[in-house]
Amino acid sequence: MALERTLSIIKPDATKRNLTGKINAVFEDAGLRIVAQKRIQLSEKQAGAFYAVHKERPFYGSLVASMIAEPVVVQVLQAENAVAKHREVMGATNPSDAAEGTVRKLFAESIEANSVHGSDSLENAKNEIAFFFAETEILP
Ligand code: IDP
Ligand code: MG
Repeated sequence: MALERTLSIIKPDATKRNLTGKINAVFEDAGLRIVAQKRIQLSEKQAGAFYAVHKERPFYGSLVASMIAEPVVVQVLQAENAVAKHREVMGATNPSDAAEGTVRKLFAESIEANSVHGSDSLENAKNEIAFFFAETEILP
């Protein structure tokens, strides 16, 4: 196993309900270290670019709108095996399929308003981290 970094986003449905600390506690309890974090308001252009891979999906417009409805908290999480560890603790995309104790089981409102984003591969993690953070903002 290697020390990895992954990109996490606490989504508007969660920031709106004041759940940033509770979600961070789940991450930290799982051994993920928050090595960078900032609360930002995404523009439509930024959210559209971030989710460009889903452009052809029927939910794309609604997803982009949901991501700009409130501020988000973008984070870099570091741990051994961070990408897989984070995906595991986030839970399945649809909260009704998510395992007990996962962020999405605990907090998500729906398949779209599912409280958190996490990179799905090490390569995507590198690109997604660079989308939001300068290397100097990441402090292990
Ligand atoms: P992931 O966040 O678990 O990696 P993806 O398939 O990459 O899931 O989808 C990105 C995001 O798009 C999801 O987190 C969710 O917010 C939204 N989404 C995915 N599938 C649906 C759907 O069927 N309806 C509405 N929104 C969806
Ligand atoms: Mg995804």
